[in-house]
Amino acid sequence: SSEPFCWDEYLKKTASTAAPPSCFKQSRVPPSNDFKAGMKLEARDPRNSNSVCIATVMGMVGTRLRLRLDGSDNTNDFWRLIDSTEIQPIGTCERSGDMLQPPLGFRMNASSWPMFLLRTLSGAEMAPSSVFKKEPASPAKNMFQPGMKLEAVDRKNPYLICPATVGKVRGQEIFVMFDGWRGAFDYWCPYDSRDIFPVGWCAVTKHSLQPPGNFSPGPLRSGSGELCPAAGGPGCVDCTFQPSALLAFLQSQSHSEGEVIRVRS
Ligand code: MLZ
Repeated sequence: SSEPFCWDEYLKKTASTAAPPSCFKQSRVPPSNDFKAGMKLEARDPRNSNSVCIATVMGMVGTRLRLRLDGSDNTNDFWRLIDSTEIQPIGTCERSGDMLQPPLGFRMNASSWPMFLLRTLSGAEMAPSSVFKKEPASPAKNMFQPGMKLEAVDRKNPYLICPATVGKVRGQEIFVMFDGWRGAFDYWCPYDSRDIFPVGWCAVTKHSLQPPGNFSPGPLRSGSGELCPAAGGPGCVDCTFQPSALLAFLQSQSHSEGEVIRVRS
């Protein structure tokens, strides 16, 4: 019922500017994603960063991979950019004299790891080194300014990239504030974090971009934005809608559009 999110209009409406692409540690031309679901690679265990594990590509969106560590359960999937230094072709670890480690929470007996490794790798499709792209250089310094707009990974829902604003700048860090949310998702990160992207990144890389939430410091905006489709649904983390504000919003919608919006019970 509501229009797709459009940065041009939104920047005008909010009288704001996009952070220049030179502020970000992202390639000016986004790299192409040549991975395929099912391919195996080496990845640092996000929960145990000194160990390198075998991971499988479970899915892809834009220039990002959804990864699962082999031998781990399905509740700890994580996302990496195809030009991340945290992923590498199978064999890299061994060549540097290191050993592949079982993931934290390996679902079998530790003694069965060598056999598991053998099995998981035999006949596997390994991601060729050509699909791993070089990490872009960091900008020389923090050039962000408060108020600049950007696209940022929602770290509580890391499959989402959402419109955000630089709230504060402090030394090498910036405070990322998600537009239309009450602050529960906001975070500090280094200016050269790989979780932040210039305006337009999602459109160019064909990654979905969440519309801003419905909270604007004041009453809910009417008509603009969209209710989080998964509000309260599976995978919903820390929804910050206030019930009364939500109800008011739903009422205004059903009046203006004459349709009933279903709220998940
Ligand atoms: N389903 C979740 C998504 C929130 C996304 C916020 N991103 C800044 C919720 O409604 O809480």
